[in-house]
Amino acid sequence: MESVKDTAEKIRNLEVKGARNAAIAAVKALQTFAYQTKAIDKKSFLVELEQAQRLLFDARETEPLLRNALHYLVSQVKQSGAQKISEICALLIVNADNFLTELDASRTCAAEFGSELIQNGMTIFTHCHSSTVSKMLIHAKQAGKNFKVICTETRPTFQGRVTARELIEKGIETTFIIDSATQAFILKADFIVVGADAITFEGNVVNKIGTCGLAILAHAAHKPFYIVSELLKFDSTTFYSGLEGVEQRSPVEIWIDAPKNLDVRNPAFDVTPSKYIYGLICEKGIISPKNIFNVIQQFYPWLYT
Ligand code: RUB
Repeated sequence: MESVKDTAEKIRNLEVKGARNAAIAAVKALQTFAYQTKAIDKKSFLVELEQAQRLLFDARETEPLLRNALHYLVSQVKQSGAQKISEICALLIVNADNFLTELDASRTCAAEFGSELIQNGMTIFTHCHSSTVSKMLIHAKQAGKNFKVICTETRPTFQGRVTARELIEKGIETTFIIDSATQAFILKADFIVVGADAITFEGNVVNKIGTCGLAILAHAAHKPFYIVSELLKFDSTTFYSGLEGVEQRSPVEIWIDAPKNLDVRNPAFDVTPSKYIYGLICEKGIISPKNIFNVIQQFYPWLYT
């Protein structure tokens, strides 16, 4: 369980950043758990597995890709007829490998669809660090397209610096701005693209704080605003009820020696209503976010089992 606790802590303290990286780290932690377990029968293994799942779920509350991945792996173990610990662990390890391979393929497909939108001479605006957005931009560059990127620094923990570094290293001309300069630069963009942490039943998108304001500015400036994301960021709990709370992080990330009694708030994410989203670029193509539930039912019915 130590490796699971260690991974959960890395996800919580943002050593592991981004929805996808958090999900990958959690899947790998379950694999390590399967290699190291001392459980003597299926019943005790399942008890420990559920504890591990809970620890990883609780690391960050707004990460459905992580939850969906673990839900899939744990239910596969529960449903299997395997009884021997060695067989159960082997099943978990193989399923985890397969899941990661498919996740990688989904991101590649989404990146390829997204890169088709990019034409020579365009300027693309992005916010925060999304490994999926980076993959899309780098794919377009590798296809020989010449374009520019504007990227926000993304307070409070500056994930935009990760994006800027990645893009510069790949030879993509990038302009880096503070978050509050967004309005001044959005008119220079041909379109805006950001990642997602969660997609709700109504097609609203949860992403790094500042995303909703960016979408509203894009709408006012008549610029298309896209999300690029794997469909498995769909939050199936929003089918039954609205989105539960958004992660509130420590005020210390914003101001380490803030005056005593000052009310410092640090929400990690905000929710962009689907009406501001021009298209959701995913592994199946570019869809309307409002159509997300139909697409999920078609391709990922196990989310409802
Ligand atoms: C990262 C963030 C990213 C999404 C998508 O926030 O909001 O846009 O997680 O990333 P944080 P990806 O740094 O707080 O995790 O496309 O890599 O899943």
